[in-house]
Parts: sequence; structure tokens; C-alpha cells
Amino acid sequence: TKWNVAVVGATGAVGEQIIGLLEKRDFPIDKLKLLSSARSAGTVLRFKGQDIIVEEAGPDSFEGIDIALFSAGGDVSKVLAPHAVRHGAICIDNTNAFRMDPDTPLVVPEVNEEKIFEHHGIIANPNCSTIQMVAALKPLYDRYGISRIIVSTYQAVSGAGTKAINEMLRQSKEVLEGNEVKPDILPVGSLPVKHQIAFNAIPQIDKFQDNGYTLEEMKMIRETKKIFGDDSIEVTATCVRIPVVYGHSESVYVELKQDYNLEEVSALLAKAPGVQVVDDPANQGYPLATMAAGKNDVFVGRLRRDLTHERALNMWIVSDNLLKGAAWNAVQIAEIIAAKG
Ligand code: 11C
Repeated sequence: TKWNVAVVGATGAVGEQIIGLLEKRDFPIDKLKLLSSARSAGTVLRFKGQDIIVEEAGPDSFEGIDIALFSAGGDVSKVLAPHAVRHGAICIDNTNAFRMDPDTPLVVPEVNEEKIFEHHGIIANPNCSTIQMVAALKPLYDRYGISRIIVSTYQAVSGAGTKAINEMLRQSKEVLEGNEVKPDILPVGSLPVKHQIAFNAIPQIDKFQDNGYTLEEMKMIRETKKIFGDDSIEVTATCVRIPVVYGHSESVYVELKQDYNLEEVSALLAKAPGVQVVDDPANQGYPLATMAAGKNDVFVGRLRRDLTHERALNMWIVSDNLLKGAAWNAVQIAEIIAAKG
């Protein structure tokens, strides 16, 4: 079977990666429709040697579409995904719009692939920082059980889109040339206060919630419980933006329900699907954003026993936020749907 596929947000940072993966993975496509906002409509993009003109997305863009991949922001998904479903498409949504909706599966194939087929038209792709963490923790969850997670992130600017990448590069140049730095987008485009990202670390990703945590932090907390289907896991998160272009890094403290053996943990991770262990302190081997950039896998290292809690360990988890964190997880779900008809 060949599928008619639509990419909504085709000109964005994630959309670009989705199109690249559909081509690279030779996804069985009959027709590819590229959609965007009115502003980007008319852009010409290449797919398998052909030019495709990006069209403005609207309620009637989805006629004849089998699979629609959304990454144009939550507001666009909220309005247009129901229209895509009405036209019979399965939507794989990269935004926060439907993730916590009880009727919408929230899927990381390495963790809960089976949920894909419980959809009612929409399958949600989790937040990038959540995806890489749960993919790496899955083998430990299965073997020992997890009681508690404390995560601190070091997130790339590409998570905030192409404009944020350009802002970081522009500011770096401004600093190096001794010019005044004028923050414009980060930490949150829609909020009035801006902070310099070049040569800095900003402990705010997305808006603050009433409890003092940011939305990014609350996404990690809520999504982790939903993906594992386990509300008993205690999660605390601190999310920080750093001046890296591609690849989110995470320091993760994980408390297990049973005693563990560190060699066994390493072996379990090494054979886990989509996970690569890079853990060789003697030779300074550990995951780096530069190592993960452009790759689909999640990289894990710095595995060590916690010194304060006998059933806890600490680890360092790195992945390309635009790939496993977004485009690859979505295309992986599409591939599973295509493979199972
Ligand atoms: C960031 N995690 O790095 C965000 C981007 O809910 O899909 C992804 C936002 C989302 O800024």
C-alpha cells in the first residue's frame, strides 16, 4: 500500500526534518502534500528530486489524505487536526494540543507502541525532552520499576524553532564583535521579557505555571506518567535553555524499586532499541550533543550509582531534539501504521 501524506508546518524546523526522513526512509508515499501558514505558502521544497509547492493549510486541505503529520504549533493543530480526522486521515501531532487528552494516545514506540492502535484519529507525539528520557528509562522500568525521577535539562535552541537558532547565532556574533546584544525571541516568543541566549543559560522554557514550574517542566512530569501508564512515578524537572543548536542533554537521577547491578543496567541499555550506550570514563567517553546531532538514536552514558540512595543511579541522556525528539518519533509511528496496514 502507498499512502497519501500531508506535512503541516512543512517549512518549520521539525517539518523540514520530517520531509527529510520520509525521503531517507523511503516511506511508501503515493502523494505528498506540504502545508504551511499563509506566510510560507508558495515556498518550493524538494522531495525525491521533485519540486513541491507548499500550500496554505486550511480545513479542506486533507481530502484524500491518509496520514497527516502536524508540527505547526498547538493552535494550528487544535483547529486543523479535527478537520483532517473528519476527512479520514490519521493525525500524528507533534504539538502539546492533544497530549493529555485521555482519548489521545501519547506514543514513544520503544515504550508503548501498542497504544498507536487505540487512536480516535489523533496520535500525539510527546515533547522532545520527554521522549529521549522515557526511551532510555524503559528497560530500567521493565526490569526494576521506577519510583522517582529528578531531571535537569540542557536544551538546544532549535527546540524553539528556526528563529531561535538564528537569534543564538546572531547574538554570538554580536558578543564576539563587541556589539550590543538585542534579545528578540528567547526565552518565550510571546512574552515581553527577553534574555540573551548566547554565552548564557536560561532556566525558563515555555511559560511559568501557577506552581512555579514552567510548562516544559510540567510536560516532562505529566507526559512521563502517561507514556509509562503509571501515575505512581514521581517526577521533578528543571528545564534550561543553553546555546547549543541541535541536541538536548539531560542529567537524570532515577530511583528504582529494586536493588540493581550497574553492569546489568549498562547491558540492558546497550540492547534497548533506539538506545546507544557511550560510557567510557577512562577514555572520556560520554554522549555529547555534537555526537547525537543528525542521528535518530538516544545516547546514554555517565552511568553511576547514586552516593545518597542505594537504589538510585545517575545518568546522562542526549538525543537530537528535532529527530527522536520530534520528526523521527513521528515518522516511526507513521512507519508502524504503514507496516500494520
Ligand atoms: C523546546 N521542548 O525545546 C520544546 C520544544 O511541546 O512540542 C517542543 C515543544 C512541544 O523548546
